[in-house]
Amino acid sequence: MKIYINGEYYDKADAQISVFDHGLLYGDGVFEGIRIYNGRVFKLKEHIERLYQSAKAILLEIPVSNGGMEEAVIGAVKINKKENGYIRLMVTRGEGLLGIDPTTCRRPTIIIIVSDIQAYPEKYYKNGIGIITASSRRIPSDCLDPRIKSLNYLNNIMAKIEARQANCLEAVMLNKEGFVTECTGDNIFIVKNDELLTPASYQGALDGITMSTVIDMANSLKIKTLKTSLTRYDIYNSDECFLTGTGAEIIPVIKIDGRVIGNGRTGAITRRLIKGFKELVMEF
Ligand code: PXG
Repeated sequence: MKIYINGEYYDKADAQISVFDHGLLYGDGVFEGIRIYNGRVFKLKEHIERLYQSAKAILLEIPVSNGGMEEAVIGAVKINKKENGYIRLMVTRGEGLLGIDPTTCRRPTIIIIVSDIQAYPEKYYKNGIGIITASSRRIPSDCLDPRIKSLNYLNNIMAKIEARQANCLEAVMLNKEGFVTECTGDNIFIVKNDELLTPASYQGALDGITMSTVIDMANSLKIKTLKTSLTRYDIYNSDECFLTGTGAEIIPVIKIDGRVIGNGRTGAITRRLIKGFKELVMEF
């Protein structure tokens, strides 16, 4: 494994950054998780664009152009000879003094790790999963815009711990008004009366790239879609439910907080979207 740090490649054992890097000290930085399918990087432009938008929002100037970053990612995939896998692209504020002041950081740290994907077992895609609602809430969007994919995931981690303690893979996070936002690392969709609904980003959802891909796919299948406000009641009484994310792709949800969704099996629209997504990643 060759890891890219600021334009150089290092073996895993030698890939090190300073303990004074503000990415480590304060979670000050942004990141992307990206998939490689058949040697090609899926939705690379979209991921790079989101990375730069996250960086802009936190006043982090990335010292490489968008095109240069795309080339760096493709270069890292090539050097690692990865046909199918996962890319973790990170830009931290860089090394600075102790103290949160980012003006002490002279140069951002750019890191690209190309690795294998930790996929969920196939049975979950067929049979669906059960999830819970976490008591840990999403950071309010007027405090930190949920579209910023920052290196600080602490309250999502707290919600993930709740999911694991309940023997679940994922947990729904509500915003402070009690509306559904998303899961700890996945967006959430429901199907109600043949319409596809997902929480809007103003409610606290990350603008997921898999989410956008699914919405595009649904539109071309003439399935109506809507970004809106959803409560737990809407999920409990939905016909179908599924999660989307770079890692999970599309994963059906058949139970939440002890309530069975629909008939307790992966729904017909979910199955069509899973099939469509599989075809898409084979041929993009
Ligand atoms: N919500 C949150 C909070 C996320 O972190 C998504 C939704 C789905 O977005 P995309 O663009 O991937 O469809 C994410 C994505 C990881 C990892 O290593 C996390 C994500 C993606 C890939 C890997 O934990 N989060």
